[in-house]
Amino acid sequence: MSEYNHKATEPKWQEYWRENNIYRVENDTTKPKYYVLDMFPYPSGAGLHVGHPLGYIASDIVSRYKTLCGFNVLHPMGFDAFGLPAEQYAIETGQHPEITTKKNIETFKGQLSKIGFSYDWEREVKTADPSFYKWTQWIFMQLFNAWYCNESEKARKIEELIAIFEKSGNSNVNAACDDDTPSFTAEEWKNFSESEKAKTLLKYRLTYLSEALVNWCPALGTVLANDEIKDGFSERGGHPVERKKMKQWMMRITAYADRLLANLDNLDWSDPMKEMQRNWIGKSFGCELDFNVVDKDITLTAFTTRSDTIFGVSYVVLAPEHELIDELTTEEQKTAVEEYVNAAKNRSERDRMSDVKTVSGVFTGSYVTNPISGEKVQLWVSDYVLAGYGTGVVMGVPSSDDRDFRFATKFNLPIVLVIEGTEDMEDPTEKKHGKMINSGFLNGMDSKDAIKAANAKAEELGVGKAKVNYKMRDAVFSRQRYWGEPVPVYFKEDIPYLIDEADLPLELPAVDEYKPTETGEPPLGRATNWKYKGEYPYELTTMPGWAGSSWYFLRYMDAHNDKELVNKEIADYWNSVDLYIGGTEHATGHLLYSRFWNNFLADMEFISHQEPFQKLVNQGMIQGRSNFVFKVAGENKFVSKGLKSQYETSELHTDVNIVKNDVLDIEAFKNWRPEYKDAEFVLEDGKYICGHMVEKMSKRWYNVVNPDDVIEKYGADTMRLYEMFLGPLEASKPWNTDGIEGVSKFLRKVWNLFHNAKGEFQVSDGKPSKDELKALHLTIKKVAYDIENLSFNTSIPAFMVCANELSKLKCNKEAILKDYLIILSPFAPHIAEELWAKLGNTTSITKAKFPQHNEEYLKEDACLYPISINGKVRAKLEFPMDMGKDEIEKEVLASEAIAKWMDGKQPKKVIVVPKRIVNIVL
Ligand code: ANZ
Repeated sequence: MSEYNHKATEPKWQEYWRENNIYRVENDTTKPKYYVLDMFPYPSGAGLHVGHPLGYIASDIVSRYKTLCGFNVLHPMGFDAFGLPAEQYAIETGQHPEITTKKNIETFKGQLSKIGFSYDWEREVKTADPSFYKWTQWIFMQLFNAWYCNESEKARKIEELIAIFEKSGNSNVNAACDDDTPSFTAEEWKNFSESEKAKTLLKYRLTYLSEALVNWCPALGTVLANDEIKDGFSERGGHPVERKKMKQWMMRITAYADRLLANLDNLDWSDPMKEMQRNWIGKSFGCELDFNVVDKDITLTAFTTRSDTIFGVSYVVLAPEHELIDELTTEEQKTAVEEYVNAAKNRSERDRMSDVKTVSGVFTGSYVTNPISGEKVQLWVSDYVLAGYGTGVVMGVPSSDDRDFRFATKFNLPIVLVIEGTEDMEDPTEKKHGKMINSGFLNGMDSKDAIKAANAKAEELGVGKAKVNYKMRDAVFSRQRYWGEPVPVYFKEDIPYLIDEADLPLELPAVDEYKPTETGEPPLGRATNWKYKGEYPYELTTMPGWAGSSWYFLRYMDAHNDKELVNKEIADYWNSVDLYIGGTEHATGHLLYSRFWNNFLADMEFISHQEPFQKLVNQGMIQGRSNFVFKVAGENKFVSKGLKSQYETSELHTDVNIVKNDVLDIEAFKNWRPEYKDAEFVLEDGKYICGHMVEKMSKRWYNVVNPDDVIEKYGADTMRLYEMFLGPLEASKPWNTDGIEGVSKFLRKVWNLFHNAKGEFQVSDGKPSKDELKALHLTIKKVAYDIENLSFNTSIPAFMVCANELSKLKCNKEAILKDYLIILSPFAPHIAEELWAKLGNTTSITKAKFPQHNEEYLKEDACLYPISINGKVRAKLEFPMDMGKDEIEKEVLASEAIAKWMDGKQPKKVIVVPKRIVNIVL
């Protein structure tokens, strides 16, 4: 056999790895550990395209490398198996989402296994398996049974809180709790009814039931999280989303806001990622100020970060959802306000926040009093004020805030300058720290000091207090859907209770249809007699997609434990993920929720490490490279790119799989669509040249490349190398197969190093030469450095240069080729394994040791010195690298080549510049 045959070789080794369980990982705590994780995929019906494996290939290279370096490497894979598409399909077809999901997982696994990943499939997790979601439900129960103590800055058991209430009520409790939590004494607590106690505790529990304003998507029949909405539409399906008040399970993630912020400092994540999390958490220091309503016994509290601008307040605004709007609206303004409020309801929060240009609003007819200046100003309603942030009341300062300025201008409200030089409202932030004017006791101060002074004054007058606010809200945890984890809760007289731990998992019941019930209850409302102990109705919502993904990384550590979510010692051993690779789209959703749950589990001492992902790397997107044909208007005729200006044409996407180097395969195109069967083609130089463009890889644009096809044609090793060769891991880049042949050729060259001209396997046991050792060790050094720095694209040329060098040197020495194979094996494991076996090894190359480079071999051992006499180079002499100046001088002067230029004279000066030149002055 002469040619390398990937079709025979790759499946053979995949089979060998599987049969011999080569990638099995033991929890061997005597070895140093390394945990490499990919964000597990949602198994969509479309299968993988070449963009998906990019991160998986990178992580696979790192795990194989770390294994070769002697680490015990955890490199698992699993499936985020609950999700909307399978459920939508179930609604349309009646097929149980479990069946669809299973099928899709099979497809994914089939595709993944062809790429030759080193996953330990024995640790596979699927979030939709009852054996997995039993523990998701269990975590929910722990959260229900916990509260967050601000004093000790950690979660504690709810029993401890009850004990405190019994002893001293809640006046000394500093906890994360609902804003409307009343205070009570021990005596009052003891006299509470069971229902009152339960309701009070819900105000503290880390997961709680609450009436909340949510993003309701009528088309999907469910509530969506903020990160599932884009510009007022659902991310999946693009359906409109509206705000609605509903009873929901919530997660008190805000309790962890400070820790989620502080811990970021110690994580090895990119700055933009950290910044996105910081902005999402959005901690801001400000002040709450009380505005009394004129002639009414109502006080409105506004949250401001700029109390220094209090003298510039020319109106106050309420969010359209504010509870007191009716009471605050005068008879004359009633219709106008009602109309405005109704219209505002249908705008999503995101739209309202991002829309800074158009301002709208309506006067309530009421007035409020400025708590510091005593001035009376109008009270308005506007949707630029969000109900859920701060207090839902804003003091309008047109001279200092752009939006307020636009508002005041539009509605003819006064504008009072309070900071020097703010006349130019184009960029008011520029003037943030100017000097205060027209501001009573604040005059002359700079803005920073004025904020402090105004806060102090407000506190002194009892009209305000300093306040820290967060943008982040508690997370809605309920979904009105079928295909998710049931919430392990039942109701007795409207009070929620947890089911017994022994009754976990609470499995999804069968339903006749996957739609909401006629009365608008979630699909679980269709299950017949779905009651706890046959008596108490269960919670009917299910958990959101992010529940399972918030802790799956812990389950891989101890995937078959049926006693605990993870054994603590094992969790301590594997600890944080050392390298987590995934997309930037999870910057705020998944990555915050998992950090929250992991921190919580650490508080409860189920694990010891607070943060789940020590290092995070975001792989770039592989974009599609679309191809176009140019159709002549009104005819079934297509004209090649270069000639299209001679016709009136329209551009149509064509399938990239029937185009090579932008040349269309005309026969394949005719067969692609029945309507093109008889199409005519206008060619240039006998070819049809297509147009091209880089855009998202999507079925719509026919630019999706399936890894199966690439593997069929070139093999998995080529695909792996090629994906890495495309560019830096974190950069986005188009998939362009033009260069793939080069990579494939390189692997054939590697093959040929081990084979003679007749194609027979032939290696020698000769002693490596200096040049051979140098070529090899340069590559070892470079590749190890590159992998450690996740710079995979730069390793590929290094491998190529080395193979060329060895081939030039006609090196077929086993001593060299063996190490070359080992360092190549993380990238191209199949061919490496094949040649390794041919070398006579009986154990897998994955059990080998990554060679250490030896600096000695990299040293140049001699240096060629130009010898210049009176400025003219007269000879070149070679001396050992480590030879001293004096010795070089002696040798030069003694050499015959030089003697003839010296005319028997004694030199005036000899200057030896080490490793460069020798200058002789006569
Ligand atoms: C007066 C003022 C003057 C303000 C000024 C800003 C600049 P961050 O940093 O985001 O916390 N605000 C308060 N609650 C709001 C709500 N529910 N919806 C919309 N805007 C709200 O910003 C806090 C500032 O945003 C607050 O300070 C308030 O406007 C506004 F020159 O008060 B400020």
